[in-house]
Amino acid sequence: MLGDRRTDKDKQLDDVRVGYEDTALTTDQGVPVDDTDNSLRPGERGPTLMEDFHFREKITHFDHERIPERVVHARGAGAHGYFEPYDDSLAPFTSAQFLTSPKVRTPVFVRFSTVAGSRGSADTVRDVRGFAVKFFTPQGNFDLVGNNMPVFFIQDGIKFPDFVHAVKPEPHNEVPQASSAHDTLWDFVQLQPESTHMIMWLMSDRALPRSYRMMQGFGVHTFRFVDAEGRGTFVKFHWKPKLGIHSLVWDETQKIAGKDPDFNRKDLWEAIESGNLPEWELGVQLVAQEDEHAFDFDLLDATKIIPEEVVPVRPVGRLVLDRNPDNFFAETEQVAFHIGNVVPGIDFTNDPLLQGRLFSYLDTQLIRLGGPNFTQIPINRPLAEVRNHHRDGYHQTAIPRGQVSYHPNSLGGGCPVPGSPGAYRHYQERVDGHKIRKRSESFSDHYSQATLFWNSMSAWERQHIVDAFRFELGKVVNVHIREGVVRNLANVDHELAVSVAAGIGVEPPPPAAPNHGRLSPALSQAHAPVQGVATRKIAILVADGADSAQVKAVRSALTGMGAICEVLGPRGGAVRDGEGDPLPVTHAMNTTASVLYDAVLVPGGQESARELSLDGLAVHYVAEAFKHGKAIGALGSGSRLLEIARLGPGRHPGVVTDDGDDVDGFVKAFAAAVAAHRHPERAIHSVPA
Ligand code: HDE
Repeated sequence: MLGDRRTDKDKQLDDVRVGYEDTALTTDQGVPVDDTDNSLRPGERGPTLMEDFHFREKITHFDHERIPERVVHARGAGAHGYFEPYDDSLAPFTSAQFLTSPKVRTPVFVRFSTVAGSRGSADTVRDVRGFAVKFFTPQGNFDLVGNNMPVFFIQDGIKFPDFVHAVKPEPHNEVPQASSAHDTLWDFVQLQPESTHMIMWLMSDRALPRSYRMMQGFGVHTFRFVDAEGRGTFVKFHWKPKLGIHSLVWDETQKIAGKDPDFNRKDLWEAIESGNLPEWELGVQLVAQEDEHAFDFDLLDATKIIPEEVVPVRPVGRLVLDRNPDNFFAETEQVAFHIGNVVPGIDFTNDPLLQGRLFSYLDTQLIRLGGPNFTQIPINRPLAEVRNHHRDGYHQTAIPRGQVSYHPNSLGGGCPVPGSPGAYRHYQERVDGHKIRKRSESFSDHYSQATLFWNSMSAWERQHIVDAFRFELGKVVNVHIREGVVRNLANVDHELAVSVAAGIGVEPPPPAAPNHGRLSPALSQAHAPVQGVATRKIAILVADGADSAQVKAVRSALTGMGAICEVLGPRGGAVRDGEGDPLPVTHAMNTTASVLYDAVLVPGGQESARELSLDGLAVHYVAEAFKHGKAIGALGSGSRLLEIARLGPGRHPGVVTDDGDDVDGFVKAFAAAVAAHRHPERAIHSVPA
């Protein structure tokens, strides 16, 4: 089916793929089984016998099916694909071949994730999203284990257990699941001002991506490129989604968490299945070694960005996801990312957060995947050859041959030989200093960039941030914690702190340092380019008597533009159109919800409009989509539903109506409204949805 799209990794996995078509049931020893529904017993009503090897094997295997979930990022979704650089423009900076061999496709496996929730938690919670990419390069595996936000909560890896304990469900009652809206997280935040910048991102709509396909990714730390002569250049990695950067709104995310907890993973799966291949552009910010101290922040501080206006992001290649995994557990669950998996040409810096991560990932794989041979699990196996003296351990699946398992040796001809021409060489950096536990003074400004972020937001983005703080802190029981956070926010922007305080019943804090007034427009989602309607989901509401000619016309025009149209009716199967003919529906309205669509459209047909207007669920579809700022369209008598939904007087941005004469013009205007993603300038406060 994949034809010549098959990557070398895909071919490598062929060795372990198992199919079950036209096969007979066997035990794990390959013995054919004649009955798997009844255990072996003396007499029909007797006890189960120990000698029932099939029963014992089946139950034992089942009993051992679970492995520990990831301690963070437990819930995720993965996909296969490839990366290809546009050209060799990075060749002067790095000897990493996969970044510099134009048009050479490197197979990748990508896993997206939430951070705080357990493996079975909902996708659409307020959280950071993981964006981890494993590149199977000819020089070995390179893992870029990033997030959808460019900074982090802490500056030093040693704080990670404290932070994660604070954000995870509280230890005495394991509540709340997958939510930061509770006392321990905010207690940590108020006492740890270095988290302020990241908290601004977490309270923004970046924490609520509409789709994994519509979010940015960041390597977060400053890494180092190393060229063939050993010269270094600082580098920050960025992923930019082809479909633009879009988010859900908070009320919507909470409802989706109940209606469709798999919202983001299904979206990724379905896009790939339908051939709408998700794509991102890789970009890099490069900083010369000698400019290490040219900024008003420390490049080694992971709570800081390099504003794109200061160092532009150079586009270098593209990532395409084109194949869903065959098996969730075997691939998505067992994939083992490690920030320490680097290839020649890419090295670390002394960022203390990065340094902490270098220890953690390998360590966690050992417990999670049960021993040191997890690199042999098919999804983790490099395409590059593996030859070394590591031996034995749980789950050794290779059969290393020969007498020799040590270096140096004469009995094996000295092999495998270290120091080959392409060998990894660490960047030679001079480091000296006293052995101390101390944070560098250059890490001490915790507010300037939080303020930069706040200043860069549009009015509606700011409102969403204030609302998020009010929601989260509104759930905090201890008043001193609410007060502490608000006091801290005064250092970001006094007006922000006052607005938050007003919503949570605490005294406004005194002004702190004045706002510096600087901004970085690239940080605002309001400035992200509009990208058309491709893969946007549109609900078309119909009942008996609907104008099927209109439905067909708008559907075919919007589908032609790449949108996904689904016809929703009061029941499954079909409704009758105005002529009495069947008009098939995709789903019954009550099996889905407006929150699962990007837009709602009501076609004409007197009888249909009347029936829908009397159906509270249909009215709610429109009112709720309106409240969430989505595009709404109505043709002819379909407008009646909009009136019943009480959207308020006058014209509204993103609401497109037509009497039904100019379907082409309507489709054009409606498509533009969908492409805009949301219409946040609408007055929605009084809409009861
Ligand atoms: Fe992670 N992180 N992390 N992290 N992280 C893990 O590794 C850790 C950090 C990130 O889809 C764990 O295999 C420490 C920053 C992603 O499988 C663990 C510190 C960033 C994923 C771990 C950090 C990340 C992880 C849990 C502070 C963005 C999921 C399971 C020093 C740049 C990868 C595992 C996947 C997973 C430790 C901070 C991203 C425990 C100690 C910063 C995307 O090893």
